Amino acid sequence: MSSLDARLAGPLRRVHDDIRSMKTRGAGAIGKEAALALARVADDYDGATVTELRSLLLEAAKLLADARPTAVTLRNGLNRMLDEASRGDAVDDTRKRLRTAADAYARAYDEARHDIPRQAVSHFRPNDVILTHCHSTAAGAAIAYAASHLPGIRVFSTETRPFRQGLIQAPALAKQGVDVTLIVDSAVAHVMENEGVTRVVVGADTVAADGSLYNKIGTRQVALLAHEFDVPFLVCAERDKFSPYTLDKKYKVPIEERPTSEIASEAEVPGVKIFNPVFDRTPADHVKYFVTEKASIEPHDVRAFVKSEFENIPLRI
Ligand code: RUB
Repeated sequence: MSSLDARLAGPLRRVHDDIRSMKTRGAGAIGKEAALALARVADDYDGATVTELRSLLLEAAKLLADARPTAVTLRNGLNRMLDEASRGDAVDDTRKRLRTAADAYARAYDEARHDIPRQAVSHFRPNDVILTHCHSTAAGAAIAYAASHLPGIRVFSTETRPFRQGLIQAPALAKQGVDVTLIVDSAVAHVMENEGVTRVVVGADTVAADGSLYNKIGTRQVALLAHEFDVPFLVCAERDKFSPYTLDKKYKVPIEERPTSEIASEAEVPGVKIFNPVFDRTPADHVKYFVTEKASIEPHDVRAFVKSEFENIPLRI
């Protein structure tokens, strides 16, 4: 067997399709699912050679990597697993290494959601009025933790067209006892001016070495307004949101375009073209801090952070 047979390809294709269709979504969750999927390929492999297993894992990683292009977590998770596979000296050893690495990866995802809020809390004040965009589990955890430790915190959560992730973010915050109000995306300027917003907090799909942020479409507009109203803009992002690919200054972070039907059907707008880019780039000078599980990093320190965190992980895909 030199390529993925039906038994291995079927479950992988399902993971790929769940990510592509946004059944599994959010950058952190995507990276975790991809790492676990490679461990399952190794578990299910019934051949005898470690060389063949490694080449199957590479094939599987390539298949998963194109499920969503913008979130670097997907490639970081896969590269970490391929690196682990390169150290195995026999099939059984490789299988065990991948299982251990995938479980550790999944644990790190959960631990980051415990640790980021504790790093972020020093950036909040009593009675803060926070604005958040999209659904980010990292940003949501930080906001909920701050709201449970400091009095009087209120939150505005954008609807986030077209996929409306705000309808996940806002109730998730409410469920944790946070005073949260849902607004349409175009209300951000009005709310900043009239409701006294004091912090913006968002998540990240990719943080580039130059300190710029790639996150849900509209993030840049929110950042521009935060800049205009002099509101600190915080990004909650664990280690694997940072992109080693961007150490190469020529590398361009791909911006995913999704089906136009997420905005409107052709029948609703006859004769009209529709464009649906789903992420955008926010320049480094609009970000105050990236809050990671270990520390808060200013944009000009991101390159050094990426170099130190990824220097031993070859980029195999
Ligand atoms: C989700 C999104 C989130 C980041 C971070 O986009 O932009 O802000 O992925 O999420 P989509 P998390 O819904 O298109 O995946 O903090 O949960 O990793």
